[in-house]
Amino acid sequence: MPSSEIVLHGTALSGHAHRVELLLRALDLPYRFEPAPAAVRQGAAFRKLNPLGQIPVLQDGTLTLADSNAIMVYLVKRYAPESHWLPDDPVSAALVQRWLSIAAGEVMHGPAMARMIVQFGLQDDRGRAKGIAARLLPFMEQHLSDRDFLAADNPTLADLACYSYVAHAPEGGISLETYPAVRRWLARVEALPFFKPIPPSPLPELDHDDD
Ligand SMILES: N[C@@H](CCC(=O)N[C@@H](CS)C(=O)NCC(=O)O)C(=O)O
Repeated sequence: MPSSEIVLHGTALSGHAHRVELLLRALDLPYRFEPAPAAVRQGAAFRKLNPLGQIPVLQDGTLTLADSNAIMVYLVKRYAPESHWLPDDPVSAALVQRWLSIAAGEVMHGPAMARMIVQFGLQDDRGRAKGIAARLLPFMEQHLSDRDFLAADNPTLADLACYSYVAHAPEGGISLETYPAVRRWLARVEALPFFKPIPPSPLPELDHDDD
């Protein structure tokens, strides 16, 4: 158990913060959620926590740590090193890392970016985001066709890192209709006892992929 209060700076709609919250709940670690909307992130106090101005940021005692995947690795190594969330053997650890990279790469620049453009008015190239998602999702579909979770027989950090933005891809106009194995995997994550959803985004889901 932590000796001081764990604080998670984030927003309710951030998939990056959501993955950390899921892990905090999975590990049954008490924490305080500190809202950090854009106005807060631009302030000097927040820039001291993370000069990149991004959420999530975790504070645990004297430690201040940014980056969702780094935070998840810290929490497991610190509080649940023997758990299934981050296996230790070389191949399993590498498989988890591969999906953490995909979460920070294709998931971020595909479905997450499309959602940010549609829902939050980010000025970026939605066509490019859709193109990246169109490469990612068939790969995930094929990968999940004969397994329950991304990197092992049980859930790992890989699943938490990839879940939030893939689940919310339709809010960016990216349909999951033709990806049944991906949808079954999402349902498996949602059935985990600690699961808590992200609230719906401001605009309704787009029905189809047309601009
Ligand atoms: N690599 C970072 C990315 C975090 C990120 O992009 N956070 C978004 C919110 S979901 C953010 O703070 N954006 C504001 C900005 O980049 O200025 C992580 O995994 O935590």
